[in-house]
Amino acid sequence: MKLVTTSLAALVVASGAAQACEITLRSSDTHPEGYPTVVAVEAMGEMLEERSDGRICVEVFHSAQLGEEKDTIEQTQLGVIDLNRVSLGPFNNIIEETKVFSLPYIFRSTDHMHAVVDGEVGADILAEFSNHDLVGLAYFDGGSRSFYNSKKPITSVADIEGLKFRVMQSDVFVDMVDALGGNATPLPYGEVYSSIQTGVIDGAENNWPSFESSGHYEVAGYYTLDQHLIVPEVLVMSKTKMESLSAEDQALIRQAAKDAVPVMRDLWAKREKASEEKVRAAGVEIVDDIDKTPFIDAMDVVYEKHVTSDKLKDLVTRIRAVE
Ligand code: BDP
Repeated sequence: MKLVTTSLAALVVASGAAQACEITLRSSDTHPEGYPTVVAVEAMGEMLEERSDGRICVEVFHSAQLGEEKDTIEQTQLGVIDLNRVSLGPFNNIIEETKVFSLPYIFRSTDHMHAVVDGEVGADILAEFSNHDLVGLAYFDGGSRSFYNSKKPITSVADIEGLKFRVMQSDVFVDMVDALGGNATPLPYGEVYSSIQTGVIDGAENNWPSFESSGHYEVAGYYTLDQHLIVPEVLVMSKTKMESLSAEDQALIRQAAKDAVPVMRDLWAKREKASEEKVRAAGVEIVDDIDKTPFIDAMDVVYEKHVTSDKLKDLVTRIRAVE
């Protein structure tokens, strides 16, 4: 009996090995192992592997192993990278419509953002990716972003005057910091830590999980929850790669990406709390009772400069109308 069990187990292992992945999708992420976006794409890979009987696999290259976002986006457009989990921010200069999701204070809350990305506006913007050699598969959470710096607590817009902040590589964010009286420096994410440490910049802005996992809180001890941005993130695929697959496989990939969204949202909510606890315990000075009204008012110029076409104006109206 024992013999039979052993050989059966051996058979299962052997057949598992024989069913090596026919298609392995290489996926990029700037975040480290264990970060919600990384785990969610891994979960998507597990679903795909199971649903395709082991034919389609996903290999996640975390921690910017394949490069910084701006470069990996280009590589994905070229079909060198198959999947990419990125913030929408670095797409602003490539796909104009994505700008509306990068406007300061455009979303009233995370719930509002979810309602928008899960609805028609979200679908319309995802569809725009196909005009740029990409396929937009799903939206992930990016929390709300706030300013942190190494110099002093920011308690009002006036405190931003003269401070140098790193922003993601998008003109919208440069203008946002300018409008508040600060100086913006667009830099790749991976350069932020050392740039704060060496004083090249005074600070940056991000959500709790990124502020924590990047270690930026170790060099920037002041964090002000002005929550100027709620930028959704996206999982995109190379259009060339997608179109090289059968219709059935394409559908499997689209569905698995969709099914990874609730996994992501759950992981995100938990990580936000855990990161906040870790940062607070480390002694970072947090300003969490800031009056946001002057920040919101200062953003009019950003809207005037970037929301100029009828198409973007209409998108902004539609976003605001979502309950
Ligand atoms: C994080 C996003 C990541 C961006 C990073 C940044 O998850 O995609 O690369 O911010 O600030 O919150 O560049």
